[in-house]
Amino acid sequence: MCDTNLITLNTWLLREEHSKLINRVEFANLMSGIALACKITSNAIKRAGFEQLFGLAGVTNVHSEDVKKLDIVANDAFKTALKSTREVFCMVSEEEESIIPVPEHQSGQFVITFDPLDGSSNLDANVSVGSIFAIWPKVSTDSNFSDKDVLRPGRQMYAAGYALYGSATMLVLTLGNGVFGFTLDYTVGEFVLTHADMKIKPRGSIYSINEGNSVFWEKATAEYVNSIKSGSSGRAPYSSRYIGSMVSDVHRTLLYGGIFMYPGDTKSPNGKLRYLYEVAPLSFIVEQAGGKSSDGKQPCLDIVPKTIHQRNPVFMGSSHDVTDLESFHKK
Ligand code: P6P
Repeated sequence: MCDTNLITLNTWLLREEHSKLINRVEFANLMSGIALACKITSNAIKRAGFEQLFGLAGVTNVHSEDVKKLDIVANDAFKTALKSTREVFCMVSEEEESIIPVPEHQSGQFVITFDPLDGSSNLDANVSVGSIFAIWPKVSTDSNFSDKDVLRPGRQMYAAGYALYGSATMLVLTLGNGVFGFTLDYTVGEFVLTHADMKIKPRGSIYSINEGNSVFWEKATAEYVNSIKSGSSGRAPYSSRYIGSMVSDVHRTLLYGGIFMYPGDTKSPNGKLRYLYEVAPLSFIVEQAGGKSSDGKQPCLDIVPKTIHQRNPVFMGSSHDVTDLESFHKK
């Protein structure tokens, strides 16, 4: 009898050695809600062509971005599935202007910040997209949430993860004790452990940045990118890979090494990516995989956001590559 070693997400979460969390059962219940929302979103993306779910919903969001029909499907799936677990105190969604309350009879102990469908501008072209989430302990001691429950440094996260809707649907997760990848077996609807203890190599040979913004780059960013393109760093010129979907670009960086960058520039001084549900959760994952994530001068996880949709410059990936980048920004 071969050793199938078939470990589902739920089985893995309930195992003691993978979590320093005290309340494993409540956390596993919370994750069942997140996994359900990811399965619903994955299915909606795969059926979009048959069910006229591609295209725009005809509204714009808090960031003045055109909302896709699938953005709404994913956002509703996350909000409904999370509330149904009765483990959530309040939520922040990329799609909603303010903190999302949870009715008292459904209230729990966790705060969730999430981007329900990141990279959705790529959907109609069938390019891979993702969902990103961060899980925090609540701070408020009464039933009313406040800014202190959400405006806090990423170091206070309990856990973080993303779903990648690509050639396969994966859920990549850290509970502060390493990074683990689960692949959706859609024949039975289970996320199954396929990537145990993911690690990013200390040095890569791929850089990932939107070079269309190069006219706006700060001198330090331009000089760093030139150093890895020209070989003046002493290493062979790096390859360029940019999908324009953060989860896809960061997942590739995690597996192949290198550096993903969305810098601040003269057009957007704080860059484009939002701290609470893009930069912080993916920084936690990259750090837990042995990499680094910086705003050019300090670890992203040490930053305290002032608003729930605050944008932040980010350089993340192989530790030696991010350290090299920082040396240009600290000159
Ligand atoms: P640009 C998608 O819209 C997103 O928020 C991230 O997923 C992605 O990394 C970034 O924007 C791409 O932005 O300006 O390069 O198109």
